[in-house]
Amino acid sequence: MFGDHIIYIHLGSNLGKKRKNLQQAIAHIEETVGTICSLSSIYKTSPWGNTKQPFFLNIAVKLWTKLPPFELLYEIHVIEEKMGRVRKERWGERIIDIDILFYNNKVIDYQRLTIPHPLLERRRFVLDPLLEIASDLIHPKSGLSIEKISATCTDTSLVVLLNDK
Ligand code: A4P
Ligand code: MG
Repeated sequence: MFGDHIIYIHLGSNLGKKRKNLQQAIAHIEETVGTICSLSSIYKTSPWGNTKQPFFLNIAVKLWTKLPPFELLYEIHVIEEKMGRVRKERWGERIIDIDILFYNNKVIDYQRLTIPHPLLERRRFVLDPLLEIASDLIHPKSGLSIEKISATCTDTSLVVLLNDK
C-alpha cells in the first residue's frame, strides 16, 4: 500500500511486553496505514512528564501513506484500541501510544490534531530515534533540521539505544 504522503510517527510502550507491543503495532500500521520506508532502532527511555511510571521503549517510523491527516489519526486510534489501550491520565503508562510527528511539510493546528507534534523539540525520547532516520528533515514551522533541533534540545532525561532492531 504505497501512497503520496510521507509521514513520521513515533511509538511508545511502557506496559506489558513492550518490545512485542511495538512489533505488533508496527504490523497493524503496515496493514492499515501505509508502507514503511525506515525504522529507527528501539530506544529504552526514562519516563518524561509523569516520572513515576515504568521505563518506555520508543521507536520512530517513516512511512508512505494514502491517508489524509484525520483518517490517519482515526486509524492510529483504531490500532491503539485494538491493542487494548486504556486512556487514564495524561502522560500516564500505556500498552501503546502512537503519535504523528510530521505529515509531509504540513502544519495543522487543531487540538485534536497538531502537526508537527508540538512537544517534539523538548523530548529527547522523540528526537534521538528521529535523528537516526531523519537528521536532514526540516521542521516546517522553525525551518530547522532535526539535527539542529536535537543539538539545542536541553532535555537531559535518559535515552539509550538498544542495538538489536
Ligand atoms: N493529538 C493531537 N495531535 C496529535 C498528534 N500529532 N498525534 C490528540 C497523535 N495525537 C494527537 O492523545 C491525546 C489526544 O491528542 C488524542 O486524542 C489526539 O486527538 P492520547 O494519545 O489520547 O493521550 P496521551 O498520549 O496521554 O497524551 P499526549 O498529550 O498525546 O501525550 P504524549 O505527548 O503522547 O506523551 N516518556 C517517554 N520516555 N516515552 C514516551 O513515549 N510518552 C508520553 C505521552 C509521556 N512520556 C513519555 C512518553
Ligand atoms: Mg499520544
